[in-house]
Amino acid sequence: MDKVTSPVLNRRQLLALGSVAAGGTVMSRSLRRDAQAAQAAPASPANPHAGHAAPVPSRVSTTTVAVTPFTEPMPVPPRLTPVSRRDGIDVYEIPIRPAQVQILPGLLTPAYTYAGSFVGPTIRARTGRPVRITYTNGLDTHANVHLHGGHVPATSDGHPMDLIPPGGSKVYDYPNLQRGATLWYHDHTHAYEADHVYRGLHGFYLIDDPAEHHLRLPAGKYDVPIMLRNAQFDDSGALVFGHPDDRVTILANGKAQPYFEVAPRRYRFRLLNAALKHVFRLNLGGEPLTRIATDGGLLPAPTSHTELALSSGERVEIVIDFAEHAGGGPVYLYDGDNPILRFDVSSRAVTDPSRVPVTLRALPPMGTPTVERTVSMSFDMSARPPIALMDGKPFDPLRVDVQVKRGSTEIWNVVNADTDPFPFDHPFHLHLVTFRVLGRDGGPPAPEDAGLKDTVYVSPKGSVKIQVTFATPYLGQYVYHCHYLEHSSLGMMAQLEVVP
Ligand SMILES: [Cu+2]
Repeated sequence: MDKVTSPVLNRRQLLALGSVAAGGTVMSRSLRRDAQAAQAAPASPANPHAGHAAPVPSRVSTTTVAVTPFTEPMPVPPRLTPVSRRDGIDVYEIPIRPAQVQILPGLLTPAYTYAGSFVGPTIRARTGRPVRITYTNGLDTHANVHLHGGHVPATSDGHPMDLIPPGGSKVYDYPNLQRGATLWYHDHTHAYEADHVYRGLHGFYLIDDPAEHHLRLPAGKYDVPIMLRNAQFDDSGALVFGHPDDRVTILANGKAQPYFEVAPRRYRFRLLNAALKHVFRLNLGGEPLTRIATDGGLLPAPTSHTELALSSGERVEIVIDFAEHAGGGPVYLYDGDNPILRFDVSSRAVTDPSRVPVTLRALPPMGTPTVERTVSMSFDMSARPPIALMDGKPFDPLRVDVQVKRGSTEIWNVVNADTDPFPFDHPFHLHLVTFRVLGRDGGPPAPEDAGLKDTVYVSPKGSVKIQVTFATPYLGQYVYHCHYLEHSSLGMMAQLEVVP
């Protein structure tokens, strides 16, 4: 059955969510204030997020602007040009500033942006060639930048307390001593990262690795990053920071349900889940998805899937060959049953020199673990407002929670310690290094756990066993946290220190 039965699908979903009341809660300036507001509406099984994750006074704000799907093309975020390439370093300058951006047809949305673009400009870096970016903060509030998936010195990691004041600037150095991978940059301001990322402080940072060129994967304009996220809008087009379940407008590269014109050939798509809180269930309506890479880069070999889950912060790379669809109907990318992106395949024949080899790239050898730890994520739901916890404690930027020896290999049992009646899920993210998933919920890893990971979904009451080698020249403090950014903003975060 064709899943695309009607352009009103989202509208129907929307109505199913409840009354369409006017007067959505306009995005608040402060999560702390939101948390206070949430006190008025204690969490309940019917509204489990009222107490913390979606800090709204009550569940009245289910409105979002109705959008006719597939009326606008999906843009590809512009690639930023370095201001200098001297001394073997690519030097960039990026202003952080408010802007009015066009997300919805005919409406302007006030946003926080990198360089004026709701999906920030794409940085194309290369393995072994350093990048230096000066960010200048043109907002009236503190900001900073974390390179998610980046193997970088602590002073350039965007620690939540390492902030750029309004009017200030900061230089971030990215050595790019890592494999080719799809990274992204986003705000990580202590307690405000959810607010800032929701408003638009997110962009791609792609590392191209010459060691992978011989594979002849689709490249150039056939290598397309796609940032997926959800959002809620009021009638004026303003973003609404309400309940996560009300963010029913799905954006692909900053447009609501767009279309994308493709040639009948192979494309490499780098899919990122930049939603504060959502798990995408990506599928092509039953056709197989060919996956080639996860968070930390290429897999040893491509894998085929009917559907792939992608939780907040994760990336997955797929190759779609549109040659079979030349002159035929469109191809849809779905989130579950919801079509979120339409590919319109041109009938004009093209030559395609790309391929998907049966062997991609071996993963680095795993070290021998010498330390085993348990880390847990949970909420204290008895508190008002509820308190977000990592290892039973809310984040304290002045406290080092664990010390790890540089070069050592550790096993971490990442436990979701939430219990009934509030068994939430949490994606776990570790800064600085990638890890491998050894097991999940007492069994083998899920297909989504393959390859080098830096973010991994932990299901309600579930656990994930990971092995991580702190193979790095860098020392210092890095955080690990839940990547539902409302949870990390409320304190579901802890800090490790790499020591000699
Ligand atoms: Cu969480």
